[in-house]
Amino acid sequence: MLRIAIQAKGRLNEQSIGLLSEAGIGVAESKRKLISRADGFPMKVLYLRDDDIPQAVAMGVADLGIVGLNEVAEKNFPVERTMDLGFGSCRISLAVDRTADYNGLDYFRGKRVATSYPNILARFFAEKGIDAEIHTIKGSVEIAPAVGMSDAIFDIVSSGDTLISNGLVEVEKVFYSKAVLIANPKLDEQKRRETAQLTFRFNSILESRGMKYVLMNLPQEKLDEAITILPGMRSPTVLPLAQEGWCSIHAVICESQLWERIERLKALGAEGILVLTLENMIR
Ligand code: PRT
Ligand code: ZN
Repeated sequence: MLRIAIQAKGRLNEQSIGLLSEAGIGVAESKRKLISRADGFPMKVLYLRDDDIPQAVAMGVADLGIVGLNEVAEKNFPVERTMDLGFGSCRISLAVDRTADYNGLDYFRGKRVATSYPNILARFFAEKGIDAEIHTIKGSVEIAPAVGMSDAIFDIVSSGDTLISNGLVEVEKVFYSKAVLIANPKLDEQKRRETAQLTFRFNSILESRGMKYVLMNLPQEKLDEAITILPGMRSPTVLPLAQEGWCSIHAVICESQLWERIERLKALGAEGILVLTLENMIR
């Protein structure tokens, strides 16, 4: 039976459980448990600290894991990156004191940089030929410059508010991260099949995000023109209406194009337009 590791508590916990639940997989909310059996899929769920997930997957303690790409890159254990999961976006950036006279990467030569991501930073500095002192600290990296522990920091940034409230300014965006599904590279046939079932469900969920199901009535004579406006998985579905000369047309439209398409369809004479949220899109 597949074992998947998710973060026990923290920023990725809720969305990991949410994604599994959308995929029809019920997961116990109990945060005190280390492992529990999922409902609706032959799978066990392990609740771990995010830092431990890459190693657990590499060692085969878990077959799969949901974790930030930042942790995967930092730990560098041999795991397969199976798919991106569409949440947990952030970046790891270099930041300096707001008043510093920053003049490009050379600024960091001989400087002390505090971080919880020493490996990613060391690789970046090596690539750029910068010789700096990397100080590894766990937690509250953003206060290191203020207490005189470092001249700069390399830390996770999302909105940027934490940097601002600590008098820091982001000067180099080094690494872009998001939540990913990782897998042990030596899964047997059976577990590979189960993983494929799981990623099929995840992909259907991700693809349906931002998509709307639209239906409307349209004069039959405008159908050909309407079809050029409406994309579909193949083409739009067209059904006859009881009223002669009219049809009902159904299609899936990407949210970003929704209003522009609807305006064009209205101009063609479309009426009774309904826009519905799409739960799943199975190709
Ligand atoms: O206990 P455990 O070790 O499991 O959790 P943790 O405390 O190490 O991690 P957690 O829960 O904070 O984050 C888990 C993962 O979420 C990270 O590894 C990233 O992949 C992802 N993620 C996304 C973030 C953020 N956004 C984020 N903003 N992780 C941390 N932050 C922190 C950051 O460290 C900084 O303190 O938020 C602050 C910056 O946020 P802004 O919005 O002020 O810029
Ligand atoms: Zn952690």
